[in-house]
Parts: sequence; structure tokens; C-alpha cells
Amino acid sequence: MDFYPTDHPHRRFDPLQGHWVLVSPHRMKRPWQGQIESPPPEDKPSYDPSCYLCPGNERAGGARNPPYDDVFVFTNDFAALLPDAPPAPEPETPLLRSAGVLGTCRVLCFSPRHDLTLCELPQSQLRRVVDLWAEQTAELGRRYTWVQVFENKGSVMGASNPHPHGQIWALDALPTLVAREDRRQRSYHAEHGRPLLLDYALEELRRGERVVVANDDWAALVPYWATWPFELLLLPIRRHVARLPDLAPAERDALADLMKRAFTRLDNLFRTSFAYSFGWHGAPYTHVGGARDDAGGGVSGPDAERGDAAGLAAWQLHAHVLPPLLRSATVRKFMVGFELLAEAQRDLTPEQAAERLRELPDRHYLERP
Ligand code: H2U
Ligand code: ZN
Repeated sequence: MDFYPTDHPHRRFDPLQGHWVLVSPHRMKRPWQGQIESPPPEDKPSYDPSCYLCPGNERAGGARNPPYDDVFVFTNDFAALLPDAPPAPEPETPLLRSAGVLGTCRVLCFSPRHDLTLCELPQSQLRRVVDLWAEQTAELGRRYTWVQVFENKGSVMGASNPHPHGQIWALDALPTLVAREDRRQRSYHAEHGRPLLLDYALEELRRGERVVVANDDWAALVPYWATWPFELLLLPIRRHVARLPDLAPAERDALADLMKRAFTRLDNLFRTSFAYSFGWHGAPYTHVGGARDDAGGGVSGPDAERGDAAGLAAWQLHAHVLPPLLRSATVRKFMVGFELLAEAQRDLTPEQAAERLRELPDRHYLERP
């Protein structure tokens, strides 16, 4: 019997996380019956007097937003990380370990407009968002080891407000998932002398079947090992880029173009504002004397000099886009049962997901001609 990836169950390896994903494509054999039941677009006002992110409004913490007309950043009023916490006590026993952590959390408003999502913003405003991410990363990287830029979009992903906004959490430890990517990119680079994700991007461009959109500097693709049905990876394709602040002006414009086209396709797929968690990963910063114990998920031993030359050479900047929707605007994939207890699983192959996204138009379904 010959093996066909669209017919036969198999497992795929995620070289960034070092785990396997079960693919069960035979379950997709049943014809596509996903009703396209998109909810009617909400009639959102461009300014909402009750929104805590709109310009001039009062926030839950009591502070008032300035009358901003561009991007706007403030320290999260309910921050999960604090810049001045006491150190945690030394563990009394190896099975009851904790470690102190210092950090900060910020909220980023992408636009004063309450009614537009990231991909509906004009490309010039998206470029402002890219610049803001880069500035914030550079500033916080001077103090913290890891700067996590992300956006939770849509109430199914826990976003608390439709106003276009993202978050940054910065901390003096390397978080667990990032530490795995750090180890795997370093070991690939040590073995092959090239960044793992640059090699991967070039391989995918040669094959084409998982690429959704691309321009001269960037590609958005459904990774070979994707867990979520319409998961995307955004990758610089022209050169090695370690972090957001390293992007040249033309690369930032190209990124704005790529994000607009990729996220518009997600919205067009089920004619709904597509929920996701989306965030950036780049080389960690070096802070000699900072938290470097693996209790916090950090690296130790020869990798302790994070952001050293080896780390910078190995890391390729990238963004993960993790959307939960599966079959329509209201039918989402759940990570439950086997997936919580054993291994992630998907039905639709990444190639099938990429093909469906590729066929969609660049024009947003809500945009008037
Ligand atoms: P999410 O929509 O991804 O939850 O992000 C919104 C953040 O905004 C959330 O972390 C913060 C919440 O703590 N927030 C404020 O800092 N001030 C407020 O007035 C309300 C919400
Ligand atoms: Zn608002």
C-alpha cells in the first residue's frame, strides 16, 4: 500500500518545539459541509464612550487615556508581572521549587479607531504598529531577557475588548516554549551552520504548497507541523533577521503588506473577524547576572550567555498566528482529550489549509469596492 499524506494517518515533527503532531487526513474525506454561517458584522462605532481603550476615556484602573491619534502604549493596569517583587525563597525540596521573576506588562492600542481590526487598518498605520513593536522590543530588551509581543483577537481567544490592541509582557527569564525554541535553533545552527527557520523558509518557497502569501521579504505559510487548522508562520525570507528592531524600513513596509494580506484571508475564509493569538519570537537578550536558572524555563550551562553570538546567529525572527476556528465562524477546534493528554492532532492537512487560504481574495469581505 502506498502512503498518501492526504489519505493516511501519520505524525509530523515540529523542529522548533521538538514535539510530534498527529495528522488524521482520512477524517476529511467526508465532503466539506461547513456551513458559512457568518454572524452579521457588528455595527461598531469608530468611537465608543464606554471603551477603556478609546482616546480620552477613563480606564478601569482610574487613569485616563490621552486624546491620542496614532498608536498608544500604557502599562497594564492589571499587570501579571511587576518590576519590583521580592526574590522567591530558595527551594526546600526539589519537588517544590519556585523562582522569582521581574517584569512588566504593557497594552498597545494599534489605532484610535474603535471599529477597525489590525488587517482593516490602512497599511501606513500597520507600518506604525510594526515600528512600535520594534521600539518597544528594543527598549524593554535593555532590561529584560524576553520581550513577548502579542495580540489576542476575538472573545473566543479571551480578548476583553474589540478595540484593536495587543500586549507586551517582558520578563527576566526565558519562558518555557521560548526556551525550547532557543535550544532547538541553537542545536540546528551548531550542526548546519545556518538558521533553522531560514533554511525552512527557503525549502517552503521551493515547494510552494504550504505558502499562503509572500512578497520580496516575507512569507506567510501554514507550517508543515501546524497544530491549529489554519495556523500561520510569518517568516522573513531574504536574509537572517534576529529581532524586530533589526528590520530595515523596506522590510517593515513589506511586513505591513504581508500581515494585511494574510489576516484579510483569514477573515475572508469564514466571512468573520477571525480570532487568533498572534505573537513574535526573536533572539532573547543577554543579561549577565539575570535569572538564568531553568526553574523559570531559562537556559543554563553553556547557553547561559543568552543573546550571545551563537544565539543571535541561530535565531530567526518569526511570528506564530494561532487561530482556533475550524469549520465556520462558530465552529472551533478544541484541544481536548487525546490532545491534552497525549499529543496534538489535526484532520485537515496543512497543505489543504494553505490551498484554501491561497484561493481567497486579498480584498477584505467588508471593504466596499
Ligand atoms: P486583552 O484584550 O488581550 O485581555 O488585553 C487587554 C488588557 O488590558 C488586559 O490585560 C488591560 C487588561 O489587564 N486593561 C488595562 O490595563 N486597563 C483597563 O482599564 C482595562 C483592561
Ligand atoms: Zn475603543
